[in-house]
Amino acid sequence: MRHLPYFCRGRVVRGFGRGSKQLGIPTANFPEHVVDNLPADVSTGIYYGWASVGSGDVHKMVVSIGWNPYYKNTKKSMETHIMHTFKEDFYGEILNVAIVGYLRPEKNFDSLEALIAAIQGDIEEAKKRLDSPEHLKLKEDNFFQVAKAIISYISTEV
Ligand code: ADP
Ligand code: RBF
Ligand code: MG
Repeated sequence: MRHLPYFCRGRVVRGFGRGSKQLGIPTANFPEHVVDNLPADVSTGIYYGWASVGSGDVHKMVVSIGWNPYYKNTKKSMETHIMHTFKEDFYGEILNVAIVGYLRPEKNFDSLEALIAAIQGDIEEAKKRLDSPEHLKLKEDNFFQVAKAIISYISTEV
């Protein structure tokens, strides 16, 4: 994958509202222009990497890029599930993402249970792979430190 690591950020928008959160796997959706900016040859599929919200800490994440065959979307989406429990929703905040590795192509499933089981498998696999020294290095990348510095600066009241 010659585009990896791939870094991007954007404001979190409302997604399809399918209740991913109720299933225990909330996914923060990026606006259309961020999705359209992906290099044309970044294949659709499931990836893993690091993410931070605003000036917050960097956490492990999994991200799905594509058309969600299970739901037959007509619009390409990019949704990130962060392996962290947040106190509140963060719609409208800046999501910073570093995609570092590829897991699998998008698939269709016979049932919602099968889709959820696959996503849970992705999460476990991503957690393992992100513990490698090569990937841990990217957690400290300047990309996240810049976000932390700038966003905490502009949100400081004077
Ligand atoms: P939507 O269809 O609007 O994307 P979801 O059910 O997928 O709704 O929930 C996504 C929202 O949940 C995110 O935009 C974010 O504000 C919130 N959220 C809370 N915890 C997480 C998390 N660990 N990972 C991603 N989003 C989270
Ligand atoms: N949707 C699909 O239709 N097929 C998939 O293979 C698929 N894999 C996913 C893997 C991960 C790690 C995540 C976060 C989402 C995936 N999705 C997939 C998207 C899923 O359909 C969407 O988040 C739903 O809204 C979950 O209820
Ligand atoms: Mg979502």
